[in-house]
Amino acid sequence: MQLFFSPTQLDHDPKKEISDGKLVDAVEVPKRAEMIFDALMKLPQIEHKPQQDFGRDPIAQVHDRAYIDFLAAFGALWAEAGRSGEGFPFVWPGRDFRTDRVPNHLDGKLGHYSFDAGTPLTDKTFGAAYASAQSALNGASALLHGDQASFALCRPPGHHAGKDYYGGYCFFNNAAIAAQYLRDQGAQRVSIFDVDYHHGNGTQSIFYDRADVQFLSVHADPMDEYPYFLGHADEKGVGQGHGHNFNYPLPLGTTADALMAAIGAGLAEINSYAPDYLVISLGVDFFEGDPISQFKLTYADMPAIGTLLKTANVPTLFVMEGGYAVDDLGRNVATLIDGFLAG
Ligand code: SP5
Ligand code: ZN
Repeated sequence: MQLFFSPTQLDHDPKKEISDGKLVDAVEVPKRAEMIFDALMKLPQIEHKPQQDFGRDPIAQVHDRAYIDFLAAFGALWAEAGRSGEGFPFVWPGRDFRTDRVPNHLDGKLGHYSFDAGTPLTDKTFGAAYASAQSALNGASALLHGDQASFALCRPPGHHAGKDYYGGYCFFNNAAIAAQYLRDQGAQRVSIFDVDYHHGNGTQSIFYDRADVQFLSVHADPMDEYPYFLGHADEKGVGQGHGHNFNYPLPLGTTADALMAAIGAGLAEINSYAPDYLVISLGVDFFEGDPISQFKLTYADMPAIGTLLKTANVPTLFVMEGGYAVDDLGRNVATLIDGFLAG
């Protein structure tokens, strides 16, 4: 199994985030990727090779050019405004405000291109997020070249990012970019299964009106957990996309049995859809020790999740999403992948 990761992804190195009404230590930190990389490299089946640069075009198949340009320009705009530290939005268009005009002012732009105040933006974010998206594209390309499975160690993560907004520590939607690339290279149908503690709101939104990409997500119930405003079971897709979106919200405190049952239900839908490729948005923030999450899976539960995902029996790309128990992160991911490879 090929592993894709570029050290440029470490350049996004935020110090603080806003949580509980305070600036607290950021949890989505470069160390996350280092821990996962080191643990995966210890698996004998894993190989890491230098990766290709696919450029901005495949990113622009998912994200608006103006949004990409804004992220690329942010560092210069922030410096020009004489500001230091990390950028946070504080004003958003309310329900009946206008979104058809992009403000000139940086604070207006930050609100226009985001949905939360929990995601620090730095002058290095664009480069790291671009490199993260490239890892996803390399992983997709490996499947197109015949690999049965590949692992894109994406970080910053992607599943909360929509076509023209960031949030939830996510800037470019790596899984969506990979799925779109697979379609553009000739795949007829792609499934994206989001197995992260949080709902993959960005990915859902990007494909909500489409029949060519099926989206499924298991996650904490948005009534009680971030991102709060999307991820309910009655969101089925619209237009051509109706019947191709599946949400499995679960209560806080969920343990392995219930999470595995929900994953099993998702796998049955994937099986009926019969995709050419499966993209798994994988976050291990369902771990009991995760500092921002409230599911109760243990280290010992991880391999069975990997083994269960293998039963999809479709060429599979793993795209890394969340997981913030940094010291346990590498071994949690590696043992899950070990379970997948053994399945
Ligand atoms: C990719 C991903 O997993 N993104 C998650 C984004 C969650 N952001 C909200 C974090 C709020 C943390 N508040 C924790 C309060 C503990 N006292
Ligand atoms: Zn998450």
